[in-house]
Parts: sequence; structure tokens; C-alpha cells
Amino acid sequence: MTTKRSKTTLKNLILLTCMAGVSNAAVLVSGSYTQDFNSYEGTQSSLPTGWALNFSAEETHNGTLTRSLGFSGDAHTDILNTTGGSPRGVWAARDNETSEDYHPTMTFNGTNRNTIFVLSLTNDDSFTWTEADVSFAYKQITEGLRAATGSFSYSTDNGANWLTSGDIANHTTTVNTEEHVFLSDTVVTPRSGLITDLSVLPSETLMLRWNLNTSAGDGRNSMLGFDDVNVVVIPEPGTLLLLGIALGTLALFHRRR
Ligand SMILES: [Ca+2]
Repeated sequence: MTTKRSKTTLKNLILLTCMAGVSNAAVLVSGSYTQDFNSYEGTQSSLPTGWALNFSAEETHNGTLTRSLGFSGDAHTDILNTTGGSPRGVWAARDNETSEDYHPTMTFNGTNRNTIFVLSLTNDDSFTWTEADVSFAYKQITEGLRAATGSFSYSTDNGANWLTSGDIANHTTTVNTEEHVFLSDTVVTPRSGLITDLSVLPSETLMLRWNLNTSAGDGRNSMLGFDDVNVVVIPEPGTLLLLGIALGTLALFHRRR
């Protein structure tokens, strides 16, 4: 049993390592996790702890450039730019030309180009996580000639299987059929939902995944990114019951004194 599980874990690790892109160690989480990406510079090294970034197999990246021009029409400072193309790749975009509110976003030429962000949260609590309340916002700063779709899923077996949460719907960008334009206002689409039926034991890992995918069409897609990730983990009911009994006993003890 242990050997089989170890082999599966090893296989998953090898699979993850072989995927294009970069990975980062899981982040230890106790109770809740938030990420506003305002320190993210669009580079591999500035990915927050716990995050990994993967791309479609056909994309390669030179891993250069900065976030300083992450907004406006001449912001062709591609971050993790795909080789051989003007703005294609992953960026650290900001909400407007003066904002310091950054978020990861992507744009590509081509159908079904995937940019995949994975967050690995390791249970640092003393109780089993049975539910997780997840919220974030999709952000669109441009309209392109093709739509982009963001989809959310999660895994409790190191990425071997990805599950969807019915509470957290996908999001598809608006499209401009004329050209690729920066919007005057960032389109923010909040998403939230409760992931139920979890059983993430202490020291086990819950993975959350955002897949940003381009649709069919010509030319560049609408830039789609996401921001303000917030996760609140919820202990198994038994833990809450035990906690309640403990607090009750403590209160009684104090009263008697
Ligand atoms: Ca932000």
C-alpha cells in the first residue's frame, strides 16, 4: 500500500517536472491563504511561493523583461515572452496606467494555447481540511480578435486528477472583432465558491489550478488574467465539535473557580 502510494507520488513528481514551465515548492497554509500578486514581476523568479506556471507544449519562453510597462498599447514588454512574437506570453499587468495593482495575465496568437497556474497548499493545520472557500477575480485588460477562457479546477492527488467545482463557473472574455485594443477600464469578474468533500490530512497538499486558454480565431486573443486569490480552509465537523467541547469545559472550569 505504502509502496504503491510512493510510486504514484514519484510518478506525479516526474510528470510535473517534465511539463514545460517552472514550478515552485508548496506553501504551508494554516487556516487561510491570500495572494494579490502585487509583488509579481512576471518573471519566473518572482512567482510567489507555492505557485507553478506551465504552458502549451508548442510555446517556449525566453524568460526576460520586466513589468514596468504592463499596461498601455506599447506595453510589448512581454514577460516570459514566447520566442519570435510580439506581445505573446505571460505578463504582470496592472489595472490601469498608474495603478500598482498587478496581476498575472496572458495573451497568445493561436488556438488552444494554454497558460496554467497551479497553487500548491500544504495543510499546516492539526486538523483535516474538509472544505475550502475559494474566491478570486478574473481580469481582462484588452480585447483581441479571439476570446480567452479561464477555468478553475483542483486536485487532491498531486495533479493526477483535476476536479471542477460547480460553484466556480468559467469565464470567457469579450472580443473586439476589429483589432486588439487595451480597454479603458479593467473588466473584473469575481468568482467564488465552496469546494466540498475534501479530505486533506495534515501535511497533505491541495492544488488549485487556473487554466487560461485561447479560442479559435485570427490574431491575438483578449488578455485574460486573474487576481486576489483568497482561500479559507474549513476543518472537519468533528474538529469543530471537539473544539466546542474543549471551550465549554474551559468556561465551566473558570466559573467553578
Ligand atoms: Ca493585484
